[in-house]
Amino acid sequence: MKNVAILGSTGAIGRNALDVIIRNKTAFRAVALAAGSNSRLLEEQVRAFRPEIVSLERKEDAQAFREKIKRISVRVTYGPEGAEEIGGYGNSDIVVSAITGISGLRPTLAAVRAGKKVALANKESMVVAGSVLRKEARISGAQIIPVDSEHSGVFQCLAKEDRRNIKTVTLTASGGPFFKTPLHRLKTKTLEEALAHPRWKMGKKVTVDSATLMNKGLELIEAKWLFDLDPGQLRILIHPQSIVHALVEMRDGSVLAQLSPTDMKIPIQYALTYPERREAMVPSLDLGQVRSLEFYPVDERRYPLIRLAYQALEEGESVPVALNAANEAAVAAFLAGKIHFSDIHKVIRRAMDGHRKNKIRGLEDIFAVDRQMRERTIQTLQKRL
Ligand code: MN3
Repeated sequence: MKNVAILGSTGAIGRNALDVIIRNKTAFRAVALAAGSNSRLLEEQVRAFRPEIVSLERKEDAQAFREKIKRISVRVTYGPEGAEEIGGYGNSDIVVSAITGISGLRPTLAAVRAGKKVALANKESMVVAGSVLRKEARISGAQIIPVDSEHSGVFQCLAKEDRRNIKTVTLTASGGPFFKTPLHRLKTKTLEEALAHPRWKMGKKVTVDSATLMNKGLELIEAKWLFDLDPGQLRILIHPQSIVHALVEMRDGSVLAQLSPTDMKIPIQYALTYPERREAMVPSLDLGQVRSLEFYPVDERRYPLIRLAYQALEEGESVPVALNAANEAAVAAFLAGKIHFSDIHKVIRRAMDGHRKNKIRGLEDIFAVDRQMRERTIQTLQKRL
């Protein structure tokens, strides 16, 4: 029996992880859950899974929550420290890291420092702090297993391969809801349309990132750190069916691919059971039914942010941190109805134009760049209004 802590238990990945745990009751137990503000769902989860400790984002929510579940023995904490405590919780073996954005960094780092097996879905923490996380994992012996479907695909392709034989790694992207939208019509795309992802059911932030392709840009940087690749080895292909998740080209010309039905339960379950495999919870992939798998190169006019992502991948240091912060702030503004869809890339580009690359020596530097770029991005978008 393995004890599992979930950072972000009420989000899309967290809920899928709990489904995997229910289906594999004899193998896994949920012992610690960190949620945001959805106390109603957390209450259901506490009643169903009886964890030892839970946390909520706000103190008021945590106080009200204690009242609601007072007949159940569970410790209730709150705030960033609460999430960090769940990340490093002593009684867990595996930590599913699925808080969105840079807020996931400290709890993920706590899990890595505690030497846990970390099932990583929070790509932003790898993007901004890949070198810190890798160094800490080496010291503590923590194992980082990707949950992101493309990275799970690469990880599976590489399982028995000598890393020195890798020539290129390609991550696929669905292209999002606007893959076929005429370019001149992108401007008028609404929030609702941006959130209607054709293939994956995900949280709002990552869904908007899929529409702009920034999600894939962040994933390139994530892949660089997870698999120790050179920026020049990384590629993106648009693949609207989202069945092939990753392609690894070896130096002898063979290309390995990982295919699976489009369901996050597959990579989540694999990360939990790795190195073992268990029965799938989803119907088999039927390629006879799918019939065709299409691949397209990335059109930078449609996805202008991808250029910035490649630059951040090449430059490293503070540049990915700045790009991630500008993106988080711009997407939040779009989700709040403050800017149009086609403003997202303009605001980010303007904010990035003012960023001078500097060295990242540790967490403090990361958070300083993050704060500064968020402010700059908000100023940039206010000027536009
Ligand atoms: Mn992905």
